[in-house]
Amino acid sequence: MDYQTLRSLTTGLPVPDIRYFVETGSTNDEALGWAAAGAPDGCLVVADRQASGRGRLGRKWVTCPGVSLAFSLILRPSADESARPSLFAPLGALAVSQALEVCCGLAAQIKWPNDVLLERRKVAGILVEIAWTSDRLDHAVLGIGMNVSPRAVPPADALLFPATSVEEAAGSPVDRDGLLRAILEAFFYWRKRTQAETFIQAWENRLAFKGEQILLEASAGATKSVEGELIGIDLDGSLLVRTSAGAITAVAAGDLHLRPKV
Ligand code: BT5
Repeated sequence: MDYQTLRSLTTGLPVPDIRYFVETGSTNDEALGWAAAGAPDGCLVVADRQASGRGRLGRKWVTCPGVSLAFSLILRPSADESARPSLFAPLGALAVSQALEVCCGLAAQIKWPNDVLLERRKVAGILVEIAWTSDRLDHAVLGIGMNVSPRAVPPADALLFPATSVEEAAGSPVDRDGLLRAILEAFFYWRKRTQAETFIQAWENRLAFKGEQILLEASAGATKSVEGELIGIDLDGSLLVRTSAGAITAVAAGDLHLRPKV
């Protein structure tokens, strides 16, 4: 992977500029800095290795050279997008899932709100970070990390949830550049459609644990935990859960952790 390859694989996509790093701390940090300095919508930061890649809530994300994908997109949201910034993470997850289907024939699922699973193991994670100017959303950075080859998968004791790689699930080598192109294509396709019902449908069709008993844990202690059957997603992207009392509760995106009840 290099700058020239990235330029040609983004041909025809609304990606005005690219920064490529053989190694950096975090592509989200690079993108946030670049956005603050005025980078336009669609700019892309890619790294072969991240020394301090991060997940949500201060968690770590592991990226290994040659075998992972790690990149961040700078978004300058429209008024509609600014009204529902919680849709950026599922937009990223849907793009990754669709690319896995198109490139490798894999049936990926989305673990609400921001993980992509293959065979119930995490293959990719999404991190959205937002910069506000007083009460206006100035820009967002959408970071995607993915395990392409088995060597990218961290040891089990470093993980909160079982993990896998694309090649492990596909059972054959996978073209990392082609996968990146397919993710970006799907991202820009769905970005224009997040207000449409088809977006929620496409997301819900790939929703992991649907019909299963789940526990939605309040990870920051701010919200009450909710237990019940995962029903689906409502139009604003909230997760719908039927509690044991039979009531359907909508849980908005936030500091919540989803895991199957065991
Ligand atoms: C995420 O957070 O899954 C979001 C990951 C986003 C990473 C991208 S890479 C490009 C951009 N630059 C960054 O610095 N970040 C973004 P979360 O849901 O909080 O999950 C984090 C947890 O996933 C960790 O605590 C580990 O348990 C697990 N984990 C870490 N590395 C992993 C890997 N390579 N594969 C699977 N699981 C991993």
